[in-house]
Amino acid sequence: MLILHDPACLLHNTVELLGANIIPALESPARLESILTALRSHSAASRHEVRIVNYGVSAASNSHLSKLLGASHDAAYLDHLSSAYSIWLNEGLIEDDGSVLPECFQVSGATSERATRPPKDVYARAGFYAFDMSSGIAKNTWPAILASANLAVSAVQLLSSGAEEGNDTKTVLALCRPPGHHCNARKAGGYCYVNNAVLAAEALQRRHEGEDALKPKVAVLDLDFHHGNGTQEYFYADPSVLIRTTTGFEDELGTGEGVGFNVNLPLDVDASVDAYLGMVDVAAKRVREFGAGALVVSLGFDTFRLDPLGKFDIDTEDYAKIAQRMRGAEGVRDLPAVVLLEGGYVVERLGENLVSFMKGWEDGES
Ligand code: SP5
Ligand code: ZN
Repeated sequence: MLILHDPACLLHNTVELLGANIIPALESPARLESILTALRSHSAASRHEVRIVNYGVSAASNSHLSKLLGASHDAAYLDHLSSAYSIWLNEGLIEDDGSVLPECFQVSGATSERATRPPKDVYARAGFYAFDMSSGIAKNTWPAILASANLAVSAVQLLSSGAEEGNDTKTVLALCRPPGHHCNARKAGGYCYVNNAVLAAEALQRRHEGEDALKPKVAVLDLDFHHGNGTQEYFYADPSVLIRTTTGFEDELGTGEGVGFNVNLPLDVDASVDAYLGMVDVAAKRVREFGAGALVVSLGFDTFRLDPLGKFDIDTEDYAKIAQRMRGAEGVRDLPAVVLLEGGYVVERLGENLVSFMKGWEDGES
């Protein structure tokens, strides 16, 4: 398994409103540090390579990323993400170490013309481009967003496409931070700013541009505790992308041509690993029947029993079982797979949980 890390993903550091308190965001740089430490200590025992990717080094890959970003996210929203911090700083609204956080949000009754028109007021704009108060924009948020998105797209580029010789990389794990599965084309939230799973799925489908017959169907398996609402929304009408999430409503099946290609398999609160594995079997069967040609995994560890933002009862060793069952399933085993990091907030256990998942995944592959 090839693992991608960009040091710029460590730079994003903001605050959030949780309960009634503004606190350092649980989605913190320490999460990634925990993973890197665990990977270093397991490197001898496992069949993986950690490769450092530096966004900004390759102009060619950056233009590929810009294209994908522009196709999937609103231009004015991206402009806001890149400029809001310096605007607030220059207007004296925050200190150098501060974060742009919304005070008010867009009213849902807005007419369609008003709904897409950014407010002139700088405070109102922060709320127009967010749906909650856990998506602050600090000094290095934008570089980290780009680095994270670039990892998702690079992961696709480094996967074996079956065409070139000497590359049999079947799984690339991108250590994305910030995560992506909650945001949509115009609103940040749930610690997410750019939807990395959307970018990866788009990149997979565009790998064979001009050769429609080769455009793969992509299955997105969202394993985070929380609903991948942003990813679901983006592909809701698309029959070529199957979405599977852990939460959400079972009767949300997709729309138009996409009906039948959105699969929410919610589990009960306190779900055990056995309940989870049952769900994995159903999900794997759906992927096989769908005829997926590639896989995107939105991998969250907030399903962990101690997670402050999750309510499942999954333990460290269970991640190996889950990953092995998923990867080992017929119709899933041989698919080129891009695995993207989403949530997981028990910092001290995040690294070992990820290593457990990786081992199970590798066992499922062989
Ligand atoms: C990527 C990801 O995992 N995002 C998670 C976002 C979860 N945000 C919702 C948190 C709501 C928690 N409310 C509990 C109040 C505690 N006082
Ligand atoms: Zn989550």
